[in-house]
Amino acid sequence: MLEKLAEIKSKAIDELSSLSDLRELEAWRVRYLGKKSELTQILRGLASLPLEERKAVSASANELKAFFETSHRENKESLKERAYQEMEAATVGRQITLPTGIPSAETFGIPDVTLPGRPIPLGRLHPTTQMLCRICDIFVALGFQVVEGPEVEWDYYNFEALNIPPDHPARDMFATFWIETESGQRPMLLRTHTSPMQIRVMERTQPPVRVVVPGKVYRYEATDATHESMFYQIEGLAVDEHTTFSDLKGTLYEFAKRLFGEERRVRFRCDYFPFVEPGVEMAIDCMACGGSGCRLCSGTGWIEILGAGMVHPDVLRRVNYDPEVYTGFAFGLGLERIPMLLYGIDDIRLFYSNDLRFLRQF
Ligand code: YSA
Repeated sequence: MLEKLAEIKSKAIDELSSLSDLRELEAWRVRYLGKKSELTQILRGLASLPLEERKAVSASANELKAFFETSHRENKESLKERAYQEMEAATVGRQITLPTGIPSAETFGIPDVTLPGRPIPLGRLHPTTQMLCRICDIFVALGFQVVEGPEVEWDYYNFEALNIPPDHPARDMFATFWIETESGQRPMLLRTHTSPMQIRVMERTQPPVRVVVPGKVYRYEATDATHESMFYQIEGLAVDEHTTFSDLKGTLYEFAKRLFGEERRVRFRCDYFPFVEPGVEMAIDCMACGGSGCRLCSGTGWIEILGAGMVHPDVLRRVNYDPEVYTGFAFGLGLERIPMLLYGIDDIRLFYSNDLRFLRQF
C-alpha cells in the first residue's frame, strides 16, 4: 500500500507541473483529492487493514493528502495571478491571445478590464421639477422670493379670505376634495390653488412683498388630456406702495420673454377671479402655428397660460394692509401646461403615470 501511495504521489507531481490553467487544476484536484480518488479510497479502507500496516499507511496517506491540498492552494494562486496579469496587459493596448482553456477572469471575481464599461444609470429630475426650477429662477432674477405652504388647507385661506364665502358661485370653479373633520371644527380641504398662500404670506409679512409659491394643488375633477386631479401651480404676489397694473404687465411680459423667447407675443384679456380687481388672463401666441390657428390652440392662435390681477382691496384689508397705501398684483399659472406647450406634450396624464419611456426624455 505504501508503494501505491508513492506511485500516486509521483504521478500527481508530474501532472501538476504541466498544468496551464485553473480548469485543468480543478480536474487535477478532483482526480487526486475527490471522493472517488485512489487516495480517498485508501483512507476509507484503513479500518480493514491489520493494525501495524494501518498505522504506517494512515500516516503516509494523511501526509499525502495534506501535500496535495497545499499544492492545490499554491498552484491556484499562481495560475490566478497569471490570468490577471494577462488581462491587465490587454488594457495597455497590447493584443494578447489568451491560452485556450483560461476561463474568463470574472469567473474568479477579477473584473475583466478588457470589456467596455457598463453604463451607470443616472437619476434625473422629474420634468415638472425641472420646469418649476426654471420658472422660479426667472422670478428670483426679477427680485421674488420662493416660499412654500401647506397642501392641506383651511377653508378660510383657500376660499373665505380670498372673497369666496360659502355658497359663492366662484366655488364652482374649484371642485374640492374636502377633509373629514370633527363636528364643530373648521372645514379643511386639499388646497385647490396656491392662492391661499397670498393670505398666509401677507399675514406674517409687512410690505414690500414679492414672492412666488410653487406647489401641488388638487381638484375633484375627471381627468383628461389637459386636466389632472393633482397638478402644480405657481403663485406670484407683489405688494408695495404705488404698485400698478403696469408693474403686473411688465413683470409678466418679461417672464414670458425669458421663458418662451423674445419673439413670442403676449395678450391680456379681462377675466374674473373674486380676489382680484381687475382680473385678467394672459395668453401667448401659439408656438405651433404662429397665431394662424391650429389644434393646439383650438384654432384661436392664442394659448392661455395664467390668471392674474390687482389684489382686491378687501383681501388687503383682511390681512390688515391699508388699501389706500398699498396695492399689489398677483398671478397663478398651471405648471404642467408650460412644458406641454414647449415640448408638444399632448396629454397631461403622462407626467404622473410613471412611464419611464416618457420621463427619460427630459
Ligand atoms: C388668478 C388670479 C390671481 O391673482 C392669482 C391666481 C390666479 C389663479 C387662480 N388661483 C386659479 O387657480 N385659476 S384657475 O382655476 O384658472 O387655474 C390656473 C391654471 O391652473 C389654469 O390656467 C390651468 O393652467 C391650470 N389648471 C386648472 N385646472 C387644472 C389645471 N391644470 C391641470 N389640471 C387641472 N385640472
